[in-house]
Amino acid sequence: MAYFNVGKIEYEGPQSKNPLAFKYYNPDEKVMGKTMKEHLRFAMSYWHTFTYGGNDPFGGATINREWDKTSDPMEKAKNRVRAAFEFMEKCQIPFFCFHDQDISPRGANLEETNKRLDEIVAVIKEEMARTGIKCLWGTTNAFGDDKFVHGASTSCNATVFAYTAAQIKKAMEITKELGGVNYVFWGGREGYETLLNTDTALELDNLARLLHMAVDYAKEIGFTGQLLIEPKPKEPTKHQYDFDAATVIGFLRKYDLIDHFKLNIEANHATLAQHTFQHELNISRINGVFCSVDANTGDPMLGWDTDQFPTNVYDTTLAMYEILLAGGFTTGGLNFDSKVRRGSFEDVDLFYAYIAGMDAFAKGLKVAAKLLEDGVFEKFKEERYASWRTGIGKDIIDGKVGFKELEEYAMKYGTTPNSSGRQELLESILNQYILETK
Ligand code: XLS
Ligand code: CA
Ligand code: CA
Repeated sequence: MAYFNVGKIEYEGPQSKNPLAFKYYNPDEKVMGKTMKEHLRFAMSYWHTFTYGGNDPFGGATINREWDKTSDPMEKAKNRVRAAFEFMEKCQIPFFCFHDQDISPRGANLEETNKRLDEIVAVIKEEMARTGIKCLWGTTNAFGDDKFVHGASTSCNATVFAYTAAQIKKAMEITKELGGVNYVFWGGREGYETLLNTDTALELDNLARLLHMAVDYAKEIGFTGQLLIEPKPKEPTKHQYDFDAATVIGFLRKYDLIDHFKLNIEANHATLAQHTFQHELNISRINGVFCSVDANTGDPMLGWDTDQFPTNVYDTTLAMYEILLAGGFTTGGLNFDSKVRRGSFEDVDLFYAYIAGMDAFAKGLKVAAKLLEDGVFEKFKEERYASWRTGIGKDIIDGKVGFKELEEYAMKYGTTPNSSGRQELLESILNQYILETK
């Protein structure tokens, strides 16, 4: 049975007025030697796309999906699998991402929960075999249930740590079974509200203990996917331990985990940390830990995690610019961790949303590639930092001088005049590339 009264979404080009067609995402078109499909590695988020009902703190569900219209939770979960794969197929989305709890309902105890997971995983595997769609990453929902009220691995309650570990163990096993190429740790409630009741030192040590156990277990079961951490500064807790890329990198280094983890950067989380998406990608790239992206967007006027579909071509261009500089995706991809607005409650809105996001990134990719091919910013930067390639700059880099020699140099020569940073010129060139790149 088909759930969606929509056919396959095809590329029709920028002139098309068909709302159910791609205008920029042309999967087989080559950009810098790779097809768009290979570059962008789009993924669907199972939770926001297939379990979100439109609830907000002031009102209940507005979205009533056909596949949810049964009271049997396992039947519902199976319907969702079929609907999800039909949707991905029709939108030409090659990957999906999931939490354990999105795909299958919790049982009365862990044993039943795990049994249910196995039953649903079998259906997912069938659909994967039928469609060729793959798993980009799996993760664990260790934040929704009451037991995680004080955190999961950072809980004051050691039995909650144990339960979290058990849940992650199973989620890693099923991610492996589904051929997932990454496994994500987003620290849902790994943070705190007040220092009046919190031992941050113990909590952070425990988070690291859990991650070391995950590394060991991945080895033990032969899960070779990349382990990822997804930074977020706040929400649900006031102080999240994985605040931003720089904080996570410091944590990974302190606890000797840096060789085992890379980052999944979410655009909206960057905004919440008062960074740009581009900044978070850049910090990950220069530290060698860039891997994957959750490509939603926030709203600069709202201070919470709105998880909107990305449509701002300026942002997608600058994001793709950093991703190309990082050498592109390897195991990672572009997961739309995005949900339609509460008012966009019809099924067809899901198609419009994904088309908008995929087109925005396809266009961003093309502009970023052109900017790189023409060396627009890279040539400018090379020139701007020229003083580091000769004379005293080179001596500093080569470690040939210290304070005494530099004092001598400064006394003798002072400084040379600075040049303009040309920000406005560069921004106008960027606009020109965005507007003119075909
Ligand atoms: C929440 C996060 C979450 C992770 C996966 O804000 O974005 O959805 O991506 O647990
Ligand atoms: Ca996310
Ligand atoms: Ca989010």
